[in-house]
Amino acid sequence: DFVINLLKHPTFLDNSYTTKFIDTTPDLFTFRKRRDRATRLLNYLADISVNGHPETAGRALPPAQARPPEPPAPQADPAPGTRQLLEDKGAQAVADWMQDQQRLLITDTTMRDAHQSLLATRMRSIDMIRVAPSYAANLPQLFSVECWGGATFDVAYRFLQECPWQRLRDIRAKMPNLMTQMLLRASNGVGYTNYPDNVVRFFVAQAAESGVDLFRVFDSLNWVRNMRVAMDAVIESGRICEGTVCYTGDMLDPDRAKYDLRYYVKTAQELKAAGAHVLGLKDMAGLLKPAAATILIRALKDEVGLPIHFHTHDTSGMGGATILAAAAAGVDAVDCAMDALSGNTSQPTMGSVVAALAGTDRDTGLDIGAIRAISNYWERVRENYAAFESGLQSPASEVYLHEMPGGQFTNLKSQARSMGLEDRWHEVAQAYADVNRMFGDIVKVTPSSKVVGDMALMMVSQNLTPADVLDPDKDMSFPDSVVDMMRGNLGQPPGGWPAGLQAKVLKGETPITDRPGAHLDDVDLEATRARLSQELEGKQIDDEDLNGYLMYPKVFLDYMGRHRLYGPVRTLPTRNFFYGMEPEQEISVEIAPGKTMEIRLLTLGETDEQGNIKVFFELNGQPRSIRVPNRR
Ligand code: BTN
Ligand code: 3PY
Ligand code: ZN
Repeated sequence: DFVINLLKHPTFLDNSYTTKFIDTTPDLFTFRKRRDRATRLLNYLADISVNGHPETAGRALPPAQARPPEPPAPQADPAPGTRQLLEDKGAQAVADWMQDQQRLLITDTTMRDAHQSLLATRMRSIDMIRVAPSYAANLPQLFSVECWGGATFDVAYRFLQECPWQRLRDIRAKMPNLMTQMLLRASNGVGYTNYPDNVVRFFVAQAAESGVDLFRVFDSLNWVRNMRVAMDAVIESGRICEGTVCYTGDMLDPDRAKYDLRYYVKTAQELKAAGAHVLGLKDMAGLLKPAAATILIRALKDEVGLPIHFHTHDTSGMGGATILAAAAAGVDAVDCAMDALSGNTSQPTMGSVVAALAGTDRDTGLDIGAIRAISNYWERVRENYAAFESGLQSPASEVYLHEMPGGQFTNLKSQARSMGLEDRWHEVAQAYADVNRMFGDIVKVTPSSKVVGDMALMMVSQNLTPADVLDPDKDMSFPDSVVDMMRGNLGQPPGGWPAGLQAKVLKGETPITDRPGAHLDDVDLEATRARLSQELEGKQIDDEDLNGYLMYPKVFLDYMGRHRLYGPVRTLPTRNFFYGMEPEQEISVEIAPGKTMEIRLLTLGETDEQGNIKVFFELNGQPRSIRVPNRR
């Protein structure tokens, strides 16, 4: 170990090693970890400062006048909130309490769905963790804070080079009075495919352990049978199971009779029978219109008897009106995003909903001033993510044509851009609608929405019409995700898959019609842990890491590889994470609790014949230089 310390020591790496070095450098023995981490971070900063971050290359820059975000000061010690109720009395007590509230309960989605829907899920943990104490102190009446799950898990490892579990633990610790909430894709976990039952159970147990209080569980085809493994695991953990039905189509349109009022009431009753404490109504595309909300919420309240938590997106611009209609019809809780990250494909605007209900019988009891102050923080945070803005300028009624979920819209748009189809976006929207009809009019939400999107992009890029696709005599190869779905591997939609198209896609193969999980063997967790440990040269693999690997094997291994090179980059301010440092700039980085590094970039050297460039820093006042390849 000592030799490795020595070989990795920055002074050694810098070629400034002297024979006195070991004698005069006692920190080789005592501060090994800290020095290693510091060096790795300097390597990262040097590389990004010279070469830029691949994810922001060619994209819009933050505004020149952008200033660092400062969270509002906590006004008091956090008052007890829903988290205490859950801890003291349990999940059913929270559900009962919801029904007793006259006020409309509000969930804040800023830390999950809002940035998933507006900024391609790219928000970094540090921006959330810094403001969490302000939420706890200044908005203790919030019902919950959605801050985990959906696409955030994968994006954290894959693009942000950070551990999603650590994010959860940190947010949980800084917000001790508020319930954390996650979005769980039932048997699809936080991935795009059906996992073996024991992997789903292992994941849920770990999420509860690491800090999730409320699990919103949905299935991408509303197939309750395929949600039971995940729901049972949540109930078993003692946390809140929000069994969720996804809203699609148009309940009041007689041509969309498949998804009528009876369908939703029946599905909700199945969720109740499966043990849901709370009924989630998830309008992931923002298709529920105000008049339909009035009828649907009343019917669900009357006929199901669970507290109802309503989620929508403001893609049409009508989301606020639907929330007010739902509130008037007696919904118990709704989702909003902080003003600066609301609207369009995100959730409706929290401050405006709170203001609209102030002084009415559904007054939320939230402090509008506290909301504005926190929103001002998010406004500054958002500036640093300019590279990930979609360019969407306004709400649009086109959502009633394509029915894309808010969390998919901006992603699909950037996929279209990368395929050179940006100019043909409205054709993609039409193709998405056509594919939905060809698939039999299905619920479109992760992962079924991805399948529809893959097929729509293929049709536009190959100039295929629906008639071409349906023609049994016209041979074509379908995207893998379409084949997988037609095999039955995401489950069954109401009425099954359209037989003609399914036969064409499967080319004679027999599909399954029962639960995909019934066809998957349990994973041997301990054997997998041992293999992973070996692959990572003996590293101890805890349950969080094992869960990360089970969900996303390759993404997790790539993350671990980069972690060895760059260390805890999650501690860097967002501006520096994406853009590096300018000469003469100085930043403070809390590399571990209570351990702060002062980093100053002095200057960049000349590029040598090998194409390497030396970057000169001061680290806590000591000169340091780092050599990185110049790839510019
Ligand atoms: C990835 O896309 O691989 C994740 C982002 C981190 C990549 C690091 S950033 C510094 C260095 N420069 C690159 O072009 N890639 C790595
Ligand atoms: C997700 O599964 O990530 C979603 O946001 C679905 O709406
Ligand atoms: Zn959503």
